Amino acid sequence: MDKILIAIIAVLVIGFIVWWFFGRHSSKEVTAERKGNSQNVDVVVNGGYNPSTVVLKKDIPAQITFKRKDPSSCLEQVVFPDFGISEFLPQNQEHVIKIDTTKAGEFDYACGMNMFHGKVIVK
Ligand SMILES: [Cu+2]
Repeated sequence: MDKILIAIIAVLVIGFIVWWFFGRHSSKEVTAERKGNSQNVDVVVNGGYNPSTVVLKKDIPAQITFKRKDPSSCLEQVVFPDFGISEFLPQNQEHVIKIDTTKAGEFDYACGMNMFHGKVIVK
């Protein structure tokens, strides 16, 4: 009887881990919404970047609209080393950063202290 109970608990725990892992994984990547000849993605900054990966279409002018809710000074700065961008994100305001989409590739960005990471994929 005990063994059956342990087996059931084990299955539930594994199920939870799988759900947690894949649930988070699937919500991580978002493709930009296209409007005319431009594209935009909203990224909420709250204990990290959500979504943490944004996909942009190559050669279409793009912007990321950051909405920083997190009060910590850790996330107040966002740095895109590949684009030479380092900007301050005002709390509870939208802040638009234009992204160069003339080159395809994967470009990482991070907070000012390089603790939280996000990624831009241009393809
Ligand atoms: Cu930081």
